[in-house]
Amino acid sequence: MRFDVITIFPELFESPLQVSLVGKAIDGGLLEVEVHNLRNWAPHPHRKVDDAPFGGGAGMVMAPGPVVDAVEEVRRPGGRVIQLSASGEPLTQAMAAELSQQNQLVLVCGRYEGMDDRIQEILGSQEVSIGEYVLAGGEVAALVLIEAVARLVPGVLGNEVSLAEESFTGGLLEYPQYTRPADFRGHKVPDVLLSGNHKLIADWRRQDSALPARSSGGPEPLPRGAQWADLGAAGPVGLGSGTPCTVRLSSFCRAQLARVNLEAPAAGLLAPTRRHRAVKSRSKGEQL
Ligand code: JFB
Repeated sequence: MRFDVITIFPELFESPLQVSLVGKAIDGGLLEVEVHNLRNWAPHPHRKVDDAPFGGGAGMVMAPGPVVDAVEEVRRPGGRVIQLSASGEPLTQAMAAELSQQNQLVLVCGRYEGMDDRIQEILGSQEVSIGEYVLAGGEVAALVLIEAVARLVPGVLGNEVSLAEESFTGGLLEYPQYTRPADFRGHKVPDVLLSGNHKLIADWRRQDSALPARSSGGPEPLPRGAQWADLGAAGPVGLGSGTPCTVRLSSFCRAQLARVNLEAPAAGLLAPTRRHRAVKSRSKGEQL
């Protein structure tokens, strides 16, 4: 698989593409990444790639000429063009898996206030965002996308078992992990993991991830990897519908709460969360 990156900051890509999994995949010929300096396509002598926005407003906009010329030069037949953008489609594991099937991805990294809208129109590019926070440009987002996609390219991970396990869990490790020493500063590894009993270990690793059966016509299923954790209510609460209550949640849980309130059995208040988040969240209570 090949990535072509278009950026005004090619230096930003140097070490992230040299080390670890991505670096090794490039060395091993499984991955090709070419980083292109957008200014090579900018008009001389100033090599300017930005301009003031029509209609006024703060900041500068990436001009269409250099970007379109650059992409048209590096794009191969069938190559997909992706613009990293704060307002793009969210990057998910499913999208990463789909992108890992492509022969070429051309990643266009903006800076300033973003890109002239006609770039997307002309190139037919897909706009992708790596998350709901504001970056100063697309470069770091492109690196995130490269890493998420690269490890799904056959042979890159070197451990196809991990990938099979991941497709099962939606990419999230469901259970806590430990390595030596078995006792670190008095914090002990759960005995079951030292028992050598593989059946018991598998059961222990599954215990929190079991999701309750869905009632028909109910809300969307929880995301794979989400877990049901008791948030510390002392026994079943038995809330009637519409009863206000206070629960302790992490921000991750909060996003799921509307669904939980519909789906949780009246016998108790449950929220889907990764185990350690539920524990950490106990320090804060929130009125809902
Ligand atoms: C990506 C970018 C900017 C307009 C422009 C180019 N998740 C993400 N947050 N921010 C970006 C992103 C992704 N992917 C992102 C490209 C550019 C931000 N900017 C700065 C910020 C806000 N609005 C310019």
